[in-house]
Amino acid sequence: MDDLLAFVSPPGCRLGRPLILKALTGSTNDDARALANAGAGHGTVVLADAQTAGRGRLGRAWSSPAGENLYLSVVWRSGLDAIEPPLLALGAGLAVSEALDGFTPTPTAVKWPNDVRHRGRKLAGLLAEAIYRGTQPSAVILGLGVNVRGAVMPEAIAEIATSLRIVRGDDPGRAAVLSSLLERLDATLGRLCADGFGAIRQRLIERCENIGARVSIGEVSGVAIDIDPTGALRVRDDQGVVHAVRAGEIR
Ligand code: BT5
Repeated sequence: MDDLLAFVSPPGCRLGRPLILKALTGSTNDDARALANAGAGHGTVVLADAQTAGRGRLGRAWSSPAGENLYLSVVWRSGLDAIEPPLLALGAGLAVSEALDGFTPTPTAVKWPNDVRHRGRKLAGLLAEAIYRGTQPSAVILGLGVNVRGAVMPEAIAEIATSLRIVRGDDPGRAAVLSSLLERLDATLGRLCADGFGAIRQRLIERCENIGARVSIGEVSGVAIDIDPTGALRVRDDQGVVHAVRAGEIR
């Protein structure tokens, strides 16, 4: 992991100060949560070269081999009195997609709510977990897995996943990708917290591959028409009824 040892957060970026680098851990989200519970400040980042228990949503596993990808978790504390955790997660997906566009030959897209894909294959996933003090969130842990250097994806996900190395034909370098991710997360989520979801909503809609396409999510099937001001995916079913879907997974 020599490529990551010398990493320094870009000038002016509030994320990655401090940045704790681990050769091996269970899950960076668990590490970041423990640090946040012990008082770690906004922008603290835990980065691992490999995870033994990397996880996605609903207890699913996140493939986390050593030396290939980025596995990181950001402690986000700013603006949580104004912005709800699900909107922060939507904004983070947008930021990651925008950052990764700097490394792909054609643009990436967001699959609602926050997968980042390239030509229908998953390039990055996000696991946002809020820590509450009473009813108020005191921090959101933004856990991010980005496939960077793998030339071949593990067999179990070979059909659905891809990496920057595969889509560009060469390795862009983990440090360069990390730098861009932290800068874009800082800028986009900073804007979201300062000016509200309306300030980034159109950018997200333009990047969301599901808008205008048929989707099935939970009990609802129809055409996704937009993302409403609360972050819900609006779906028009075959009877013309519009549903605002707040959570779930598009099949
Ligand atoms: C996610 O879950 O997409 C969120 C993944 C977040 C991972 C990061 S790594 C750093 C931090 N620490 C953690 O422990 N987690 C976060 P979900 O939408 O549930 O997607 C999981 C599904 O994606 C799996 O069931 C597989 O089908 C697929 N998958 C697993 N590993 C993958 C990979 N490396 N690349 C692409 N797809 C993968």
